[in-house]
Amino acid sequence: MKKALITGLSGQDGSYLAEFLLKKGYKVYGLNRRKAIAGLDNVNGILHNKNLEIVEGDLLETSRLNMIVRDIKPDEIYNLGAQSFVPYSWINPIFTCDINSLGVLRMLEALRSYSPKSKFYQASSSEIFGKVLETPQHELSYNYPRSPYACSKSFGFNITRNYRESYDMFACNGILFNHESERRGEQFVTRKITLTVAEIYLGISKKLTLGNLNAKRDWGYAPDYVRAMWMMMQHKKADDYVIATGKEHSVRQFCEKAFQAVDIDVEWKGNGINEKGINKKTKKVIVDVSNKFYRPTEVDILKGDASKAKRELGWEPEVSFDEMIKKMVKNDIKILEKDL
Ligand code: NAP
Ligand code: G4F
Repeated sequence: MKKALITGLSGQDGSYLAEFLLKKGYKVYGLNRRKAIAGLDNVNGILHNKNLEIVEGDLLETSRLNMIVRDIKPDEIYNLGAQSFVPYSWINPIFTCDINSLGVLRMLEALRSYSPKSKFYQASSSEIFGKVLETPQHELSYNYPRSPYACSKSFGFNITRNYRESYDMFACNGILFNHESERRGEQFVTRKITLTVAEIYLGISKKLTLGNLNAKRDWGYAPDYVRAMWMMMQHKKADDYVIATGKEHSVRQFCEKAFQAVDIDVEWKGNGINEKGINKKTKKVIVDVSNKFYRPTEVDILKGDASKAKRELGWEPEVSFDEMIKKMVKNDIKILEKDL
């Protein structure tokens, strides 16, 4: 039985990946850091699976990571654990880099010392392209990170490639563009939108307040993206791959689609901080903009070219942008209805 260690088990991707690997017959070890309240909701459905073992640990703690890798000697390690919220990286930049940069290095050193044959996957990010110099972005596009988070991920990307080249380790980077789902954290813009749309639909909220409506992202569906991680690890040689849909949409367009999922049409009036989204039927303001959600430096557009992953791994996304939004809104309505 193949053994996989996942860091970031409790997160969006970690939970989908654990389910995916369990279905493939793996023994899955999930790294989890202690919290006052469990916070394992995303893995509730698999917590009692005998092939899932929770391993207590933290990407900040070198000795514990060494011990875990030495004892388990996993066939595959998926390093998904991170401080993943970009705005928080300006509030706590050193903490962010400790987890997202040094955490990667700690894992790679643990592997090199105790299990050099383990395959290693690093959760790299399209944020490394930042202030993009070309569109769409591919594996060799210039790195121009625009936040402490993006800088930390750029280090993680480079150190993973460097260990592959220096020590001939199987270490690959998945340069994943934004991917969302029903399990997306509530602070990220997509889930914030779908959750508030569900609240407005149910009469719990009146308005959605956002930041930059013009920002464009290449949004895919998380379960499609964890499949890509696994495919990279099964490839004959370790390499770096962009995973993306190749289509970009603005935050404004995401909003429109989410409201359409509950039969509300939005019309836009005004610009920038004064822009409002108005319910065409009732004429009420249902979206407004606040400075509070703007960033010191913004990533205006991300759009990925995943042709290498398609060609070499045979990976393609399956769930469309529209389908994903409908799933998210529907699920948020279901969650909220339970408490009504
Ligand atoms: P997420 O939902 O925020 O999950 C992050 C996970 O990391 C959580 O399980 C969290 O555990 C864990 N973690 C945080 N600090 C840790 C520490 N010090 N030690 C161990 N674990 C720690 O993120 P996600 O969306 O699933 O993303 C997974 C990975 O892909 C992240 O590395 C992210 O940066 C990267 N990524 C995501 C996207 C995307 O669009 N989703 C795109 C590109 C790259 P707690 O429950 O304890 O907080
Ligand atoms: O949903 P976001 O917070 O995601 P962001 O910054 O693109 O980062 C996500 O994707 C990265 C991959 O490219 C990951 F590496 C990272 O871990 C994370 O998963 O923001 C998306 C866009 C931004 O341009 C932001 O300025 O939405 C804009 N936005 C507008 N209003 C907002 C809001 N973002 C948030 N979070 N909240 C708002 O109210």
